[in-house]
Amino acid sequence: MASLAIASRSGLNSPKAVTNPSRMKAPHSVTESAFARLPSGQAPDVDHERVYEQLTVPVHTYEIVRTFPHDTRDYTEGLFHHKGYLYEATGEFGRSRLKKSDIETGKVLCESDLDVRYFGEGATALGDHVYRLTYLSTFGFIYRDDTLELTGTFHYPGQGWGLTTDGKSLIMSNGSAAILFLDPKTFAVERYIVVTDSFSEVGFLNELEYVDGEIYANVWKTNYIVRFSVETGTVTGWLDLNGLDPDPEKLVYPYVLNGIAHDTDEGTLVVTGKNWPSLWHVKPVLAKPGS
Ligand SMILES: [Ca+2]
Repeated sequence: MASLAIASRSGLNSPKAVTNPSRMKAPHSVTESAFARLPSGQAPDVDHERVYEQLTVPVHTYEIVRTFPHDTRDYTEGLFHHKGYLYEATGEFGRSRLKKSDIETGKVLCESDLDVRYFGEGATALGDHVYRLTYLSTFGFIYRDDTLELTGTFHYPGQGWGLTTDGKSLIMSNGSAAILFLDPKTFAVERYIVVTDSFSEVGFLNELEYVDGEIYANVWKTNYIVRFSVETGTVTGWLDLNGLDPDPEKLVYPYVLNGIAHDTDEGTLVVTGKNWPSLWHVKPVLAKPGS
């Protein structure tokens, strides 16, 4: 069941985590339509066979360009570059923080901790502010991008997982195959897309990164990143990051691959995992072309 899968993610058995799509009313608004897309609760069915057997879209593996240390205390939920700095948002109750670091040295320049009531989730920067989600509270937090001083809060429907921006909307995932577009002023859900490949919808979308008209998303509990059109949700390719895990004996669920930033100067993707000891700048390497 979705509730069990979601609850186990945080180690909670919170009634807020119980969402049964079959009990929902017929959708008649953007928000309700999006929530009708919540996952059915099966484990993610994205695996090697599914990724490589899709004939129309390419699959890329990776070349490591640079390796940086990553703080193993950080349960990574959000990662992005902004104005020449690396920002990371982390989760878990009592350990959730938002930090701004020097890209080259990794030195933390400032950080802001969440109250112990909140399980931090994804984050992104738009304009001069950083927006971050929380898992089940339906509240997000707004910070100055330079000092990470808290300046406000906002409300959104449902669970918060990943967050990114195309420079116009806040774009969020909620663990389903649906991606919601929020007005950054009113936080109303403007529209949604459903991520779909040649087999079916692709659920359990977690951390996000907008890159040149596409969105890259970690598929929760897998080593795959899915690429899709920001306009339609149609899958345009896959990244296979298998082998990146530096400690496959210890770094298993819930310490899964999560976190995608885009280094626009270098043209690389910046990736890491929850509590993983390294962060990598990688370049995609074509492994299977699309037709
Ligand atoms: Ca990101």
